[in-house]
Amino acid sequence: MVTPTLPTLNAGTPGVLSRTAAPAPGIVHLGFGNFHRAHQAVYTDAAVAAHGGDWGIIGISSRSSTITDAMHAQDMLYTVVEISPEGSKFSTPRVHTDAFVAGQDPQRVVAAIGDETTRIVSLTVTENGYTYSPATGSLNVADPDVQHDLASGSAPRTPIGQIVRGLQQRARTHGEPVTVLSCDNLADNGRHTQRLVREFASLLPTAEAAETLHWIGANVTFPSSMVDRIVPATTDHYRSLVAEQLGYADQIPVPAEPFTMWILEDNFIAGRPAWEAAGAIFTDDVAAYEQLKVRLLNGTHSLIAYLGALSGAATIPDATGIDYIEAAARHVLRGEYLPSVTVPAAVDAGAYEEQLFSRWRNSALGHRTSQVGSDGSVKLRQRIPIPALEMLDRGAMPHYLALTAAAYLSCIAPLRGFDPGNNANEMQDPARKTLQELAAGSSSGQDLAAKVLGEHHLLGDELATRGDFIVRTGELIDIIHRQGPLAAANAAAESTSLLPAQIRSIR
Ligand code: CS2
Repeated sequence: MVTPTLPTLNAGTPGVLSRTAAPAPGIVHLGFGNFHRAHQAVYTDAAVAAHGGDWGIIGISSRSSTITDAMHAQDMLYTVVEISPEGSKFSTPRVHTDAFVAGQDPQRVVAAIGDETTRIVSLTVTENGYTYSPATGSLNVADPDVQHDLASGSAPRTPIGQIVRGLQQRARTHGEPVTVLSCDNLADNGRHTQRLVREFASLLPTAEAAETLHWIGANVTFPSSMVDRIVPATTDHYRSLVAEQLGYADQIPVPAEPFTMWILEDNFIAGRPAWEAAGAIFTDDVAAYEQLKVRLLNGTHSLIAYLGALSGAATIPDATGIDYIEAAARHVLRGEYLPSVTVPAAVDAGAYEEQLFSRWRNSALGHRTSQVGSDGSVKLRQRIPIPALEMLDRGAMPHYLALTAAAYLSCIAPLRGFDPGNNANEMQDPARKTLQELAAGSSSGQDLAAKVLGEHHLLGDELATRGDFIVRTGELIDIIHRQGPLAAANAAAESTSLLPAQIRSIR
């Protein structure tokens, strides 16, 4: 535990700060969590250090005040702990000018987005924060919070509602343009966000809708961006490490892997920080990078997390270290995700794969299977359907994508009598209750898959019509429940008709 007598990190802490003050605010960030603090904030800190600019960040958490309270107590400072088996490196970005909780002060969110000094509204609200329907990909108008935000303009609860209400305020007051920048793992995240914002605006009363859509069309850009850095949840281990190595108490250090990447479309209507100073890449080819990342990294990550949890592995490095899981991960990555993407010219697919496996093996990070496995109902919708449909259309069964869905359902909505273990039980998921109800009324894996994928459209409308995929997913659920995840992975390998020698060589 952290020794109570240590001084708390603050603006006067000697030796850790490169600049004496944060820049004036220019960015409002929704989703003030660990990922933002180890990614965009680090790039912004370096950009401002190199080229200046009023690009301070106001961080807005959705509900919890853990980070915002600690940020205020620590003069808006925190430590990024870059962690690898070779050792740790520390840095203290100084870019945040204020922080508050949207749920406690919803009007303030609208005011911050509406403020003339705000030129970028960025988001890391997770896939789940976009209030879209996994079945259709459109705004989930059945969501009570979306309905609330459509009915009342003053205190929106959802990020999409907050953005539209803030944009309306801009239109009504100064009219200055602004960029909305999604930094979440959604394919084509700029277009996706733009579409949801426009859908929300179009559901407002007729005249208001027309005015808002017109203003947004002329004054708001929605660049896409691909973000990449593994950032586990913080623990006392990192608090103690900071205390021991740096001699101060930081309640909210952020652990992160050394690898970091940010690829963006350069479409910022009201300017932007010189993020390239910290290695961000501006290109017109963001969609290709996003696809590559969302499928090869995030998609494979999901399979590792679910098979890992079912095999008793608490962390991603532990799961990747299990031979059959590594083999399954390599199969899904190479055989089922890779054919669905156009690899950007600057990327070597083989080297990319090796780099992923070495990142996943970073045992110093302790990234938990329960963290990666959380929110599968919204994450898998981004990862599985397109590659699966492409293979099915070619007449091939994507056994490992079906295995991903089967392992997910076995973790989140096990059939009666099957215990998926603690790591699976710790996974959070907005659909957990609904899926568990479906599982309680199912007599077999086949039955469960038919209900969840076929009737409930969990992986979208199109996959809901693919009976062969649904049957295969159900068979694999039954194998997991009766014989365990290894037997299911073997069944996927056998059906992929690989000889044992090929399976070995793929490891
Ligand atoms: C992970 C990601 O939780 C997940 O779904 O796949 O958070 C992953 O660690 C990051 O996208 C890496 O950039």
